[in-house]
Amino acid sequence: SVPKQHKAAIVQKEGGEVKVIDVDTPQKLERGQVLVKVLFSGICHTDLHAQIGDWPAHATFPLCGGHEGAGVVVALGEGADQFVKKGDRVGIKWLADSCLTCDFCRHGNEPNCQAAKMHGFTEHGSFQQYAVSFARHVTPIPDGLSLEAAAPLLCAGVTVWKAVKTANLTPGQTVAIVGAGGGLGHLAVQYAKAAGLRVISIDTGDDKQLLTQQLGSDHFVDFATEKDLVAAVKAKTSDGLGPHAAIVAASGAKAYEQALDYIRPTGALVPVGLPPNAACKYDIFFGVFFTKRILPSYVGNRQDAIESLQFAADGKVKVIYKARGLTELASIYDDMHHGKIAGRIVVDNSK
Ligand code: 8ID
Ligand code: ZN
Repeated sequence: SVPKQHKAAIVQKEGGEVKVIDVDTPQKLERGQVLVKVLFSGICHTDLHAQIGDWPAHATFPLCGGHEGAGVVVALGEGADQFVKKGDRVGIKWLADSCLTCDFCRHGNEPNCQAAKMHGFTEHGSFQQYAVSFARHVTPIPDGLSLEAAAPLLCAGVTVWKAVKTANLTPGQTVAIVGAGGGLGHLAVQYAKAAGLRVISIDTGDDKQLLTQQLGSDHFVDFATEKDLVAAVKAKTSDGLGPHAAIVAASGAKAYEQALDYIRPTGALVPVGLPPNAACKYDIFFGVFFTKRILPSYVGNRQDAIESLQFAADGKVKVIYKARGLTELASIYDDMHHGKIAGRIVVDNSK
């Protein structure tokens, strides 16, 4: 049975501290909504951007963050039974809901829907024991995949699988993954390998180098110690002309500075990481002359989510995570801010 109150990690105002408090559990759901008992949640750098308020777009406060939730459906609003039933294991992703009938939704560009709702941004998210979500957008979690290991796939996994598809490479081609040791990056390395690509991982430090090597990455370049990043990245390709694409999954602006320079002619820059106030200069002459493309990628649609989880259920992608308690969220944000987390952190909402 659904309790009257539950624990939730709440930030009262932008830039404020995150605190775990008791909140009322919604007893009545609107049409199409579901109540999910959220057992685990991954922590995405986006949650930190939202809390700090360093983006040009701002979240709604007070806010319960989190958009990598994994749990079980415990109550249904009217009409929700068309999509899910009580007891279903489902994921809560960034895209909470979209209209499904507009031009964008019809083309599978659900994140671009003008009526899009976002968990942990416009709607409360998964850093709580019971969360309201939307039946048609929750992601079924395949059997054989634990809720804990599934959680980070709901944002990091979906997003980088979509980015690999957006890069549109063929097996044997080379992709640079920038921010390869982070939450998104360490999964991007694995989806890229699963797609038959050669991978150059770019990040810093021994931990992240080791992690990316263990995940099958072919090369590592340390952005912090390498004096000539462009030359070093190009040197990792057999003809010395650079990777066919670079997927930038870093949260810092510096990651974008040289990516257009080290990708090869005809190559693609796939922006994914969202540092505030970042820009990359596209020189029209050389951009055209070398026919370089910029192909941004923003989370994914329902199908991308299902596909990204299936890779993990099939054992082709594995989330590398450390388990912590929801009450430790503030210190986890601090570690994330200082770039100390290799892979992902998953919080257990009961702790
Ligand atoms: O849909 C989207 N486009 C989307 C979805 C989810 C997340 C975008 N994001 C954004 C987040 O808001 C954030 O800005 O992607 C970024 C990365 O999120 P994350 O993977 O959750 O962050 P992390 O775990 O902190 O990893 C970031 C990694 O980047 C490295 C760090 O060392 C860390 O491993 N990094 C940095 I910061 N600067 C770098 C640089 N110059 C760099 N790696 C290479 N070169
Ligand atoms: Zn995210």
